[in-house]
Amino acid sequence: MKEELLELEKKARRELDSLKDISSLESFRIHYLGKKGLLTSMVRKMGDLPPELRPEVGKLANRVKKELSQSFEKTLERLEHEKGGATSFLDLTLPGREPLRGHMHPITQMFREICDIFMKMGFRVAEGPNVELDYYNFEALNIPKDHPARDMQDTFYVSEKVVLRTHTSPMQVRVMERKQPPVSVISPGKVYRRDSDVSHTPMFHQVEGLLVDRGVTFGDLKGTLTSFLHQMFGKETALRFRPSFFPFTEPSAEVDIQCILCGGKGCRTCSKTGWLEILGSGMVDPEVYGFVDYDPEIYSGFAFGIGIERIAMLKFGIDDIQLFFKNDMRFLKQF
Ligand code: 2NL
Repeated sequence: MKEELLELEKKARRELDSLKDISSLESFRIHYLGKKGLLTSMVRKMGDLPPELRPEVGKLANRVKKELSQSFEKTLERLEHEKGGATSFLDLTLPGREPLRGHMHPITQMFREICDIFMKMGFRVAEGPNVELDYYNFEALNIPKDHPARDMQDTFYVSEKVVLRTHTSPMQVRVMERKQPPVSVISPGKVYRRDSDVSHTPMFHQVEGLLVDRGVTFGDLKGTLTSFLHQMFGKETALRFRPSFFPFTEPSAEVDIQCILCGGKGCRTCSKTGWLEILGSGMVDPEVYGFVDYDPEIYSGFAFGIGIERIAMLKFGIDDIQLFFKNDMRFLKQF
């Protein structure tokens, strides 16, 4: 019986090696390893053997069965591979998998939305270096050497004369330096300040705008920003222009919109005031014109700055600014 078993093993192996397709592999399995196959019937016949021979033959039968099963699996793999992958097991009736589709980061969406509105009004987009000369970031914007904004505490200094820009205004100074009025530009981009908590990150985003021409008035500032905010938040949204101060504008105004969450009734987001501060603006201070060779007797203009994260947080109802920069898919997928 031992010889019989070894003979069977040899024959089965030869057959496996010469198999060319998966359907004949199945016939092989039934013939040798199946419930009514040769091996099984041989094991049954072991009952006829004298008891003292049974353990040895049983051990051999088990080994043959185990090894033939392993060879069978290997041959299946080989045939699948030759066929070019697991195509025979591909279930064509399964529903397809939806491909993952990416989309713009919420900050990028806000940039596009804001820039589109101003571009329709005739503004051009001007982007510039993130690493700026102190001259463009502070000096030419009428921010004197002893101004608190220049403090090492607030500004990333690369060297004595080079900083990471703290706003995108330096680009607008560069534009004025190159071109006499009329100019109307917006500068979107990253800005940097040494700050980090739930409402501050050391890098954030801003859009600034500048328009200079003959006879530009505060009325033009109001009209332009009103049109922008109505396009952005809906034309029913109430606005409020409040006196303010910036070193580079005079007079200056901060603009509030009626709280978009409570409709002006007062809630946690607007600190019960009914209003949300949305941007800073003003008429360009004549001091600035001195640095770019514009004649303040002939030209006047207005400028404004908008913090993007703040608007995106209000618009999407986000309470932690850090979420924009963690790149957590669970957060990003929602926009
Ligand atoms: C804010 C305030 C502001 C400007 C930015 C500006 C630029 C030039 C000249 C004069 Cl080149 N002004 N920009 C003016 C007023 C306000 O930003 O709260 N930003 C988030």
